[in-house]
Amino acid sequence: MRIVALAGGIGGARFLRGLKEAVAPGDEITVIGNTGDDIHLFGLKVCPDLDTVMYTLGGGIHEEQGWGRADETWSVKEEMKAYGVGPDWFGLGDRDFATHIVRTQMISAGYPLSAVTEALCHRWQPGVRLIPMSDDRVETHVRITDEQGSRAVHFQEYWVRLHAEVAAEAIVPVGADTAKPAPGVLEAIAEADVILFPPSNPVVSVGTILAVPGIRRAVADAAAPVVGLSPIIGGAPVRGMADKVLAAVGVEAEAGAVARHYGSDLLDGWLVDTADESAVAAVEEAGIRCRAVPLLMTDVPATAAMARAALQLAAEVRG
Ligand code: FO1
Repeated sequence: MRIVALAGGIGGARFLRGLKEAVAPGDEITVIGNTGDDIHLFGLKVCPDLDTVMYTLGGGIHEEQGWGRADETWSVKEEMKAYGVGPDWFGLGDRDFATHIVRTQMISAGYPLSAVTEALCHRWQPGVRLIPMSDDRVETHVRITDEQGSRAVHFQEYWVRLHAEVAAEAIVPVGADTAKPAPGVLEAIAEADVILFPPSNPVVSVGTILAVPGIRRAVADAAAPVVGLSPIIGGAPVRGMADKVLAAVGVEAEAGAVARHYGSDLLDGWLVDTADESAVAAVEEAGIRCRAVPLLMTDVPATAAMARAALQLAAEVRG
C-alpha cells in the first residue's frame, strides 16, 4: 500500500513514528514535508520541519523537545553570542549546525532542496521517503501589532521568541504563490492508496503545504481516500500553540471546526479524540466520515493504534 502524509513538525513526526509501526511490510510511506518554517540564520538554511521528521524517524531527535538533536552541545551558539551576532533566541546546537552546513553547501552547489533532503536522509534512514513540499523558498511570516507597531515577523520569531503570546493577525506563507511542488510530490499524491493529514498544525504546517499551487487540487482530485487526525483535543491543542494561528484564520480551536476548515472537498474521514465524541455528528453532517478514538500520542504503541484507526477509516471510506 502506498501511503502519503502531509506532515509538519513535532506532532507530524511523532505520528509518523506510529504509522511506521502500524503499516505492513512492503507498504511505502511518502512524507510531503512543510518548508514554510524554514529560516536563514548565520548564512545557513534551517529546515525545522524536515529535520524534525528526519531526526525523529532516524533516531536522532531530542525526545522531550521534539526538535533538535539528542546529546547536544552549544559551543557554536555560545561563540556566536560572544561575538554579539544574533539572533540568540533560536537554539541551534553543534550537531544540528552540521545538518545546516551540509544542506547550505549542497544548495550553494546547485542541488535542489529535494535532492539535499534525500542526501541527508541517506545518513538517517528514516524509513520513509521525505520530500519537501517545494524546492522553492517559502517562509511563513506572521503579521502582529505590538508596542513596535504593526509589522510582519518570521514565523520562528513569532513561535520561539514571542511564544505566540501576541495575536496573529495574518499568517502569510511568503513565496507560496509562486512556488512549484517539488519533483515527485504530485505523482506521489496521484498514485497514493491513502493520504493522511497527521495531527500537525492545520494552518502553518498542513495549510502551508496545501498553499503550494497544485497540491490542494491534487489532494482533492486524488483517487485515494484522505483521512485526517485532529490536532485539537478537548478544545485545546495537544502541544504547540495551534489555537493561536487558528484564530488568525478564523477557525475555532475545536476538533470538528478543524475538519470543516479543511472541508469535505479535501477530507473523506476525520478522527477526533474520545473527549470530542460530541463533535462526530457535526463532522458527519459536513460530509466527512468521523470516528472518535484515543488521539493522545503518549507512546509509540498508542500512536500506532491511532495510525491503524486512520487506515481503517480510509478502508471504510474507500468502501
Ligand atoms: N523551538 C523552540 O521552541 N525553541 C527553539 O530554540 C527551537 C530551535 C530549533 C532549532 C532547530 C529546529 O529544527 C527546530 C527548532 N525549534 C525550536 C522548533 C521549531 O520552532 C518548530 O519545530 C517548528 O518550526 C514548528 O513546528
